[in-house]
Amino acid sequence: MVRIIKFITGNEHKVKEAKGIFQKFGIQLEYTDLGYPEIQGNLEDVARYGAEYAASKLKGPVIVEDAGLFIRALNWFPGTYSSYVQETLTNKGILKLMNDVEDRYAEFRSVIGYCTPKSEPEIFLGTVSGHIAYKEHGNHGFAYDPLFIPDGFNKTFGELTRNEKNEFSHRRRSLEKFASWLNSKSD
Ligand code: ITT
Repeated sequence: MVRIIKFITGNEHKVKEAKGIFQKFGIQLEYTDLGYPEIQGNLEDVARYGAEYAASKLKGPVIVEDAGLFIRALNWFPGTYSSYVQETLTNKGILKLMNDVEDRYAEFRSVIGYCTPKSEPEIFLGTVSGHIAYKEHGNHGFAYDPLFIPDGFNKTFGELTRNEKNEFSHRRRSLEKFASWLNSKSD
């Protein structure tokens, strides 16, 4: 049986990645740019609220995702401000903040929120660790990808193909947790 899940997002890069990941789990993805109120709070709060809101608006099961880049030396900034910072400060601004900073540890986090009109929201966290490059590299991926060198690599996400990133990204990990949970629930 092929399941169809509706992904509520305005980011087409996420949709392309999620489609590739879901193929492996027999889930077909549709996407809708419904938009949902992003409440103040951490990624989990945003995903939980967004999923509940969208499930009740669309009267069906949905997923939403809230993601971000967390840099240890900057007190985990931009974190929940990642969207705003990407649009305003941009990657160049992040690199300026990281000028001469030795501790370059960072992680991407992705939280998937799933909800149906009849159930409470469920959340699934995926993270990937790495460090911030000294300059941008690569033009694959999107947003912060050219800055982020995942552990075990000497290339940024911006230099990896979508398939390569999808093997172990934060999004792969959160979506895989969700897919396994969903499949086990109805077996
Ligand atoms: P939604 O409509 O799904 O909310 P968004 O682009 O606003 O789309 P997020 O709030 O989840 O998504 O993401 C916060 C910021 O982090 C935003 O600028 C994204 O482009 C960026 N981002 C998220 N995932 C990323 C990834 O895998 N690689 C690079 N940047 C990423």
